[in-house]
Amino acid sequence: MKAGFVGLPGSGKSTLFRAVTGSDGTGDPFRTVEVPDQRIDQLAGIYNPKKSTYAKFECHDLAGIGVDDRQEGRLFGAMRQLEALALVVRCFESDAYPYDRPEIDVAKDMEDLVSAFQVADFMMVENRIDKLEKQVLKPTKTQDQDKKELAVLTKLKGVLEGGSSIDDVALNDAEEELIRGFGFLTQKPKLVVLDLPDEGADEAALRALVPDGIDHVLAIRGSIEAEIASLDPADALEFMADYGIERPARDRLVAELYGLLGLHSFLTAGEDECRAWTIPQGASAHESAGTIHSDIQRGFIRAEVIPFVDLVAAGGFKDAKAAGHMRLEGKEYRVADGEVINFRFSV
Ligand SMILES: Nc1nc2c(ncn2[C@@H]2O[C@H](COP(=O)(O)OP(=O)(O)OP(=O)(O)O)[C@@H](O)[C@H]2O)c(=O)[nH]1
Ligand SMILES: [Mg+2]
Repeated sequence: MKAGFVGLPGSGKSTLFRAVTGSDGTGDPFRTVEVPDQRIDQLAGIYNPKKSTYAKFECHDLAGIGVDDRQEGRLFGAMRQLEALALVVRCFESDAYPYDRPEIDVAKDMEDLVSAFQVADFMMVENRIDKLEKQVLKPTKTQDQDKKELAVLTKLKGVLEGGSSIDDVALNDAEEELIRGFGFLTQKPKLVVLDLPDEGADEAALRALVPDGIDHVLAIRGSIEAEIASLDPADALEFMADYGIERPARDRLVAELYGLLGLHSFLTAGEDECRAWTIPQGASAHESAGTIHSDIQRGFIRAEVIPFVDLVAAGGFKDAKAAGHMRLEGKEYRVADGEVINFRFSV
């Protein structure tokens, strides 16, 4: 899973990036972190495997929006590659940026961000329409397809001109397919991160200022969390207790992103490896097999499925099976979160 921190200049993106990735801020502007999963640790306790593998999260730290027009194309291009955007909104007073106001204004910042996304999408749509309008006049192989694309984009252009976002438009599957490659910013799954000061913020009041339509909101005390991420584990726990922080920023962000993107995990367990695999909620056993290997999907026979709690209670796959906790499921079976699966296959 790939997501990044985006926002206005000085909103706290790089601080949150350090909090989530443990980076000291000097390396690459993206980092792959492991998705915390206690279930993998428990499985490892049973199997003592050579390797434990967690799901991965590629976290990006992006530049501020609206600083440098010449860089904007590259910045929006980078945002289009991400699966989700974490919009960072400054909730601490700061005069670190002379071109910005020191006061906090969540509603205004959100408005600025949304309108920047709308403008970026509008320009992309308009450029493509200009090209297509010439192209559809020529009898090329792609003429029919081009006409369809032109029709969808014309619809989107109207929507954006009216001050709405692409995700406000009802599109059918064929239309969605035609525009998928654009990675439109007003269509990206988004969550808001309210970057709170170390103390004294009215979290409920700030949350209330986030516009409707964004259901995923996290409030994180960015600089405290960045400091915690730089400590060794024992000190970090003590620090968290002092500040009443139950779950570190990384865990909360990952959980929120999984919810936003409709993802969950199934598990595999054995002496070689205990591992979490990320799949869309609702993915079938057949599709899930494909996340491990295309051969396992192609040669799929049956999925041997044991719920995590039953496997742990029995002390292993074999014992859980002997106790009657294993089910054999077919291709269409919808895998549930945390199920431990062994795929039977033959190629
Ligand atoms: N009080 C307080 N200050 C913070 C917090 N987060 C960031 N800052 C300060 O705000 C300034 C900007 O923080 P950054 O994390 O660099 O912000 P950014 O969004 O990455 O900035 P750009 O990349 O330049 O757009 C720095 O001086 C930080 O120390 C916070 O949670 N509380
Ligand atoms: Mg930064």
